[in-house]
Amino acid sequence: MKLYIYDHCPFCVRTRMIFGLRGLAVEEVVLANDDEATPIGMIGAKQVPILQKNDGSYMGESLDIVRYIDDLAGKGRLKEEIRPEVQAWLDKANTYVSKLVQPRMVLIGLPEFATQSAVNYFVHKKEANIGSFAEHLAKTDEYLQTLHTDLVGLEKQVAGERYLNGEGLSMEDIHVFPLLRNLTAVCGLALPSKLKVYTDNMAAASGVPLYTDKAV
Ligand SMILES: N[C@@H](CCC(=O)N[C@@H](CS)C(=O)NCC(=O)O)C(=O)O
Repeated sequence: MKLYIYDHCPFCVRTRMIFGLRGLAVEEVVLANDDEATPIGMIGAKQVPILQKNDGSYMGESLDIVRYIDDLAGKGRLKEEIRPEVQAWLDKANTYVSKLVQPRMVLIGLPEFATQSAVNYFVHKKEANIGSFAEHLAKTDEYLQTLHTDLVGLEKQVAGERYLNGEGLSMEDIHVFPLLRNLTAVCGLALPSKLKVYTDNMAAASGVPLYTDKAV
């Protein structure tokens, strides 16, 4: 199987996690961010992740891929339940996390941004949604203050060192870890201790490395 991704894409991280955690092999292919033709040719949309199955057919939508691979692995299904407190945390964090994360993604040497035209494509597209990258970078301290307060709330929901619910893999991990992983690109991020242990453990278990060493 082949998995078409961007390294920075949190939806792609969901799918990379399930392969790593369930121990199934996959060939990861990082597309250039300005390559529209390849994904459109595969699923009719300029969107990743895309899984090419062994029969050659394509599957989009990260959660469909997660469930498909989880079934295929045959190691027991992940729990679908997301606690309301965790969902509420995700809903709030998702209102501002992109302002911290997206401006940094083009600064840390990711393969999907190897060319200037790929960088320009991303900056143009994302600034149309969230506003000036330069202005968001300048407001890092302000955003981090909010984030650090919110992370204290998330830490209260950490029930185990390997899985958020303390029992086993669930959709909570599939939603929360990709967001925490992208936040490790932010220089100045201070994860509360239980969240740091969780994030480090999940990175190791899933084989999806953090950005800590490249943080800007
Ligand atoms: N609902 C989709 C969303 C996937 C998605 O939005 N992917 C983003 C990357 S994070 C994308 O490909 N956007 C097009 C672009 O960046 O040009 C899923 O869960 O797979």
